[in-house]
Amino acid sequence: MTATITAFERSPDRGKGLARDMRVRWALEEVGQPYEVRLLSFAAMKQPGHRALQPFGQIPTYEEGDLSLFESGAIVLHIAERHAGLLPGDANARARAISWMFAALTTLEPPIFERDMVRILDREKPWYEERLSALDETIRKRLSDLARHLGAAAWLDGAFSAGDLLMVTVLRRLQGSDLLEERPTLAAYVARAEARPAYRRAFAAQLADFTASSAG
Ligand code: GTB
Repeated sequence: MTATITAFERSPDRGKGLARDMRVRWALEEVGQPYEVRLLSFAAMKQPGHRALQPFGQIPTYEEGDLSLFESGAIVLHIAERHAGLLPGDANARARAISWMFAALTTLEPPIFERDMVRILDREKPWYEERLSALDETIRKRLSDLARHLGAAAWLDGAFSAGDLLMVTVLRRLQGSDLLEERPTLAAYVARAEARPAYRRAFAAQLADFTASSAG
């Protein structure tokens, strides 16, 4: 059964693929599963119909037969558990890959996401510079630890996994900033992931959706 996901009708990032539907699209492409996309306006996301799928009125969601899911991490884990290609077969390696999924979403993503929010929403606040530099310091520590772990390896733990997929979607938010560019190990890690055919297909699909909705 073909899954349906939801995404922004008109992504505020103007096609950069930074919204969290991108990780779901990429996971589906990695495992070779077709999917359909329902594009939603901000108003539609807050309607009861969508809140029945996503209690917080956000994207992405995932529907497949009588299953509906929200939370991008849970959706990627579901896809990785149902289809080969994103989690190792060995039980211990699989558990480690899942640890990296959590690390991406709970150790790296919060300060990186908050940094973007502060930069967008709080520029006029008296505490702006102080908060930004505190977040930059936290992020630098996390990136330094991540780069040390990665070392010369291609991926976080053996073969490419859902842990790498989520980690790269989080790190992409730092592209163009010194924080990522000053760490060539991590910049190369992101570039390596972005060169994957599945990533490129997912990126092209979200860009096509953005372009079509902007033309309409
Ligand atoms: N924890 C949830 C998950 O992982 O699924 C968080 C979902 C979430 O934050 N969704 C955002 C949303 O629906 C879109 S991804 N926001 C609308 C709302 O809350 O009303 C976050 C996002 C938005 C925009 C950009 N951008 O333009 O660069 C990047 C990321």
